[in-house]
Amino acid sequence: TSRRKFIKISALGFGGLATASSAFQLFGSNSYLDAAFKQNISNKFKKSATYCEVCFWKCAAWAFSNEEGKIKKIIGNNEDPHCYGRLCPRGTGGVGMYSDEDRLKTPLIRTTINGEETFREASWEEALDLIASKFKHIKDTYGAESFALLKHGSPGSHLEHLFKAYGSDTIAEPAYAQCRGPREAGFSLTFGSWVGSPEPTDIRDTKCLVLIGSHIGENMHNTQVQEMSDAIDNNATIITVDPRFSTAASKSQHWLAIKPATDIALMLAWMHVIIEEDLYDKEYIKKYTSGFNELKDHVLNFTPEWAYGITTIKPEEIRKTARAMAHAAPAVIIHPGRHVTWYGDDTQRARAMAILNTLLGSWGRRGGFYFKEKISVPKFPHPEYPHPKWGWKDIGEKFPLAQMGITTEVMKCAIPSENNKYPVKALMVAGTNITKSIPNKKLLEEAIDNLEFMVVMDTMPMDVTGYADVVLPECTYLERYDGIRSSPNREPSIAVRIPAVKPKYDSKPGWWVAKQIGERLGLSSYFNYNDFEEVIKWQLTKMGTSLDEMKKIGVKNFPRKSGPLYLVEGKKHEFNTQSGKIELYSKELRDLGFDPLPVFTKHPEPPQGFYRLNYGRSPMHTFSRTANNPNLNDLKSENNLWVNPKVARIIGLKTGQSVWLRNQDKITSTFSIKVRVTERIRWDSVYMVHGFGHDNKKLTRAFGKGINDTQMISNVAVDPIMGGTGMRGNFVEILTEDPHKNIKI
Ligand code: MGD
Ligand code: SF4
Repeated sequence: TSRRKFIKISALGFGGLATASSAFQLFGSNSYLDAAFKQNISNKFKKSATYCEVCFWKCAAWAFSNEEGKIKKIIGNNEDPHCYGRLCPRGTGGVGMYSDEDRLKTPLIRTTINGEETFREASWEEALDLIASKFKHIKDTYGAESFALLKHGSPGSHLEHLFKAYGSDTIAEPAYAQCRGPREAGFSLTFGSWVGSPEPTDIRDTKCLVLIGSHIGENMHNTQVQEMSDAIDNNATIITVDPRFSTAASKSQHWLAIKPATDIALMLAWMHVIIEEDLYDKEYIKKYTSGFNELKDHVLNFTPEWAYGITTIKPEEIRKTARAMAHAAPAVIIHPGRHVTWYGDDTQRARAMAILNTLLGSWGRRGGFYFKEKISVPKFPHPEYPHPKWGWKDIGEKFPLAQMGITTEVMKCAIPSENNKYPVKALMVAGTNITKSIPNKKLLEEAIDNLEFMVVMDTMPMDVTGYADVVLPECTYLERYDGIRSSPNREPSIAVRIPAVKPKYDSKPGWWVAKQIGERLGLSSYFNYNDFEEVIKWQLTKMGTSLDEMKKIGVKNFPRKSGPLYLVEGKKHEFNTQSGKIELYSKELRDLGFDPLPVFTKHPEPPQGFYRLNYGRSPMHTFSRTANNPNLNDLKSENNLWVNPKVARIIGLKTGQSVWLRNQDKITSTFSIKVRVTERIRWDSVYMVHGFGHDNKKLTRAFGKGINDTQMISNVAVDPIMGGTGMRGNFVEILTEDPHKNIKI
């Protein structure tokens, strides 16, 4: 049995009634209600500047709180280029992160009572002393490098600072190898620059938006959704390539219901048509690119007829859509997507997107991609970090173009083996629910089981907390200071996060936790401030503003300094690639032994009786973090399984019926999911929203609701270029009988 038994954080006498918020708090940013609120009621409340942490678009907002210290409403900041004054339903519902009565309330320490592992409440003093003693022990026994950090979001940056000061660079986050890593690799190989967040897509001025598996609208990245809606009003052509009839597909002139796992074939055929029919931007290609002739030869035989046999998309439709893109060029966007770890050849898939954009001349052009700019935030002074002997880079060394830590590789290092040069012995997890966000639970559990120590800092008793030795309750983003937001955009901007209310319960901010641990480790010189407010005060003054000003305005926009938003006609432009040009043919990939131009590789297909598991987002939720949020759970409390009517007929399924899933590796879902019979999904796939099926009873609203897609993802196709974990190659059977009948779970 496992040494580190998963503990479903037991009832520790958390009192209090649910303070479910009214619909008033949820919808209608910039709506009639918001306007009324702003005009009539807002002056009764304290108004605090913040930026949202419900997803990573980081919209700047105002949090309104009353005299009793209760948050009444959150509204978008009108000056913010991330939100244009409007929040998505999740941002408005962010109040629920604060008011959720299931929150972690006090530090917890694993203990054994009568042979049973459980958690007991502890003081911060005791928990921090214990953690610091483990940090010391790991450093003395194995070296600081053996203490790893998996993180996501704002708490991550505070802990990253602590880990670097301590001497460990063994750091990773799921936002890379489980999310956008492949597109950053593919686009930087081609254009010499990451896509980054927010994406520099000039959607508001586009004439043609091509979404290949990207489901903007369900994937609620605020300004992208707003700009897409404007583009639709302006009669832009929308082309959606998706095996599922997504919301975006319903707004499209062309919906290409592609056979899953064949996108690269479609894109090669599009390149073929664009080159063969002379539709590419010749001047742009001549001026800014290298490798066109190689590309031309490469796609010569990739005809629409060839692609039809692979993708099931008719040749006329491939030609028609290629012409529509060329007609709109250069105001066309082949959207790079965001969560793009799908089939293991994802960097090449991203390369194909980048090449198409290049043929159409859209990178650096109005209505295509603009040149983003951000402002750098001065570093608060501290001594130089020590130089670790090894870190995330060495752990991921077999993936030559990995640009950040790879979570699964870091976790593998916790499993002892003769060849393991980089032993991980302890782990801190902050702001990421790794058991739901990293695939291959077996590997993850084996790794966790071998750790000497694990500490989790979260706001909620999420599944991952059950594996910890110590659990630390962080206060929510509405109750704390965090780093200054400075993201790339059309114009640089910054936003601040000021606590709107005092931390509830015995929760504390991440910056405080990092400093407390640091001081116990003799690293006080790295934390040379009493309060994080001092840090941002100092930084803001250096940036030509002040904390007082930022408290009043929340967001500050700065003029561009890096030059024009788009390429300037007649002017040379140096790209940050090896050749200084946009690289259609990648010598860099060739020299590393990879295909210099994307090729289509056939991926496994579902065996008889199985369906490909496809997953995505709901506009009401972000990953697994919001499932228990009282406001958002109210809007959507579980996920459904989309099933094609043909499949429903064969198996005998009806909408609303509960079913279980079993995957190709005989892993059976813990919980059931309700069927939704719909023509909107192909017959060879099923679909569900990611982030449900929570298995900790302390999440009183989310427990047992729906299926956790990650549980079904045991087959992982790893991208050899950058280490991304492809998760879309899993197949499931649909079980109509409860497989756990007579088994107590
Ligand atoms: P969440 O599941 O939302 O995202 O993966 P994660 O970063 O793990 O978990 C966030 C955790 O942070 C929760 O436990 C939440 O309670 C906690 N949290 C929220 N706010 C705070 C805070 O202020 N402080 C602290 N300390 N904790 C906080 C996301 C990752 O998942 C990403 S980016 C992508 S794109 C992938 N998507 C994806 C998918 O679509 N399907 C499958 N199967 N796996 C996926 N994995 C990836
Ligand atoms: Fe928050 Fe929505 Fe903005 Fe994401 S898009 S940061 S959830 S308001």
